Amino acid sequence: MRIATRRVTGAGLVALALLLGMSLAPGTASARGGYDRCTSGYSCYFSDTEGGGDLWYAPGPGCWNLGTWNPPFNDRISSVWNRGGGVVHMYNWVGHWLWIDDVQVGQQWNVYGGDRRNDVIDMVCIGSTP
Ligand SMILES: [Ca+2]
Repeated sequence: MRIATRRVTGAGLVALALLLGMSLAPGTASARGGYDRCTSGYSCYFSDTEGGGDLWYAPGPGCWNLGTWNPPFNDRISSVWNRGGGVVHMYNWVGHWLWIDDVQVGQQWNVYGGDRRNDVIDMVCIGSTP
């Protein structure tokens, strides 16, 4: 009986992990906390300055079009913490991909209201360029 219970629990954990992987992986939004929500090894993107507001993190290397994410995260980024995975290159779509800025591994990046780089980023590329 105990063994059977453990098997069910194990299967339950696998199912839970799959569900979390599908629904809480990259793109998860949270209104709590600041930069400390960013997991080591990932680059994290925030809708407010200083790691505030909603959080999106890149699932891995490569280019990610934030406008095609669900929910979309384009035109929202005001701060970034790059905690690994490669240099982050950020772009705005203006009929072509216009480079906005880079964020080195270990760097925190902030832009404020009137800055032309605030709330315009549509794509991030980690460790590569488009
Ligand atoms: Ca844009």
